[in-house]
Amino acid sequence: MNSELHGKSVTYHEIIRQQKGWKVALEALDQNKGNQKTLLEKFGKRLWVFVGCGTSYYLAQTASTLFEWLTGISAKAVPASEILMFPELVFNESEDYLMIPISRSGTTTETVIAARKARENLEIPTCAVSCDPDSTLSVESDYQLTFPFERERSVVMTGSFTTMLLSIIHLAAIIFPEENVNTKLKRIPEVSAEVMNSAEPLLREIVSECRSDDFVFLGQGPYYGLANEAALKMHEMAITISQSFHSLEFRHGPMSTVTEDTLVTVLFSHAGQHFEEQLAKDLKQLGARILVLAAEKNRLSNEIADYLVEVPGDFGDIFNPLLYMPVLQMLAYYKAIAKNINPDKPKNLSAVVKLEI
Ligand code: F1P
Repeated sequence: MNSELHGKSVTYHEIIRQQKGWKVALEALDQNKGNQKTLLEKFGKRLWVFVGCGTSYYLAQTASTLFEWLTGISAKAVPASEILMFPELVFNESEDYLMIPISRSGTTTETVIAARKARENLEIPTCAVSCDPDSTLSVESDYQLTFPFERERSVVMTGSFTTMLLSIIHLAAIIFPEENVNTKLKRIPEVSAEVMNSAEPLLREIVSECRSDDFVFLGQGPYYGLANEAALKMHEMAITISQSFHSLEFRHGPMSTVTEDTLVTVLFSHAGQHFEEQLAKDLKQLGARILVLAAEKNRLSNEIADYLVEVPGDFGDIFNPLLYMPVLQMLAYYKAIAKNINPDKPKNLSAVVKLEI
């Protein structure tokens, strides 16, 4: 391991500090529950469209599924560019919408323009989710979901993804009847920090053993956005081409590319555990190395996983995405360090994509 690169890394620091940030954000969000309740009451009959680019789009995918699950309010996710090119495929006249543009910076051109277009041309109200309450996107939006956030210096988004996800789960939990959702929200920062502490040595071991550049991430439901984001982290931090699919879709073609150099990460769910176990077993038999992220109660055998990261068993498919994501970020981080690549300075990337439109 390049310990000089590791010691100085801003990205590493931002990955490990995120749970402290969640606590601060949760306190502020709790104090602002009244406004969030009003938003839910006002727009509870509309279809909520979660919109973003890059990491913020993958966040939209995960957040929209969890939001719909918790609230019963219909939701979907689209990349901001889709609204610029095919607005009629995103919004049709028979439906009423609320648009939720998501952006760490609040200045990504596609997201800002898509939100403007929705508001000004289509009369669709917007509620911005951003780490910067003073950004163009936040200021221009009709409503804002804001929380205190220590600005990220790294180009790649890490704590910003999880904190914005947490804010959306917090919003959705306001109308979810089950009392223990709030108890779990309060416990999640500590539990995640513990998961990270115990997973870190294993993640280092994985990247030193799996020297190839063939990574696949599989997940379904709320975990699908996470699989996409995990692959993006590998692209950005470790300059490694990786793939992501709905778990069982991998059987329908992509599986042909598996070799003993492939590391397949399967994000186990509570709902689909039976299918995912069978899939992991089959892929292992094909020679792939398997990393499984799962809840403790799954009790997996060696037949299924070469590497296993366990999270406590009582958080379920609503909260496990928050417990899994920092682990996936750390895997990409250590892959970068193992390749002697500085994850703070991704190739060809800037923190914000600005376009002339
Ligand atoms: C979105 C984003 C990032 C990506 C890259 C460029 O930014 O696409 O996900 O890592 O750095 O910007 P934002 O709209 O959330 O600020």
